[in-house]
Amino acid sequence: MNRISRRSLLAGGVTAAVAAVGSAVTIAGRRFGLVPPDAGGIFAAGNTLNYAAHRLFGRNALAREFPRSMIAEKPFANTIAPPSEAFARHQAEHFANWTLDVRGSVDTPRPLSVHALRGMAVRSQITAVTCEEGWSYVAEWTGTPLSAVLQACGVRPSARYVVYFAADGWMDSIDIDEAMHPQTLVTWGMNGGDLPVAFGGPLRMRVPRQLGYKSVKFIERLLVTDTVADLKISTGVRNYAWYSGI
Ligand SMILES: Nc1nc2c(c(=O)[nH]1)N[C@H]1C(S)=C(S)[C@@H](COP(=O)(O)O)O[C@H]1N2
Ligand SMILES: [Mo]
Repeated sequence: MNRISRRSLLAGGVTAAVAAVGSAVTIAGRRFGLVPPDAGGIFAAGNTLNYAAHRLFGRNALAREFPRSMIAEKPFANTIAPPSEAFARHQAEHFANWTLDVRGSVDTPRPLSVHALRGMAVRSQITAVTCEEGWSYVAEWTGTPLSAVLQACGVRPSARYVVYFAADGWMDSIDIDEAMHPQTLVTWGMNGGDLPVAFGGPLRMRVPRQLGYKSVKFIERLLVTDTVADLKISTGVRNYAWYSGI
């Protein structure tokens, strides 16, 4: 046997071993609810290990919170407003008729007005928005913990994901751990005032434990589901990982 074929045999063996470990990881992970819904193809094992590690060891870990002195003077907004007439009308009405429609695996599906949300539990935190493109800024975010919204709607024990939909066509989803985490906020305030439209007003999902693209602006609908297998996940379409824990 010459050297080249031995090397390629070896390479083949390594590839097979990696694939075997990879599929063992995904099979075990699936069994224990540790596989992200976009796991598949060559990234399956890597995505699963990252997600599983965070879920096993960092389920309750807090995103970093910053001192007030770190709040950016000129935060950068990269999406200004959804270019629709309907949105412009809502804006002219100061979002008095904007609602967040909660549906799916809840006992009481209902639309919640911004006013109603503001009357629920309140949390403020100074955290960073970090874009996958490399920039970030710190701001103070104020809102209603998503956990409080879900509890108010009677979230069912079978619920495993929350999908959120925005007025500009964006959508994304998080697992129930992220949804119930105290820092995940349905945000309506920023730096002491109302949440400006450029930063996602009237309502933005802030998920400070993950990259900026999970913090979807202009949200108008929440779907609580027991599975996301049959849903098209926007991050998959954009080619970003579904789970982007930082
Ligand atoms: N509805 C909506 N939400 C969105 C986006 C968007 O285009 N539309 N862009 C995302 C991306 S990629 C990032 S990094 C952050 C940017 O937040 P910022 O504008 O507050 O800096 O918003 C996220 N939320
Ligand atoms: Mo981004």
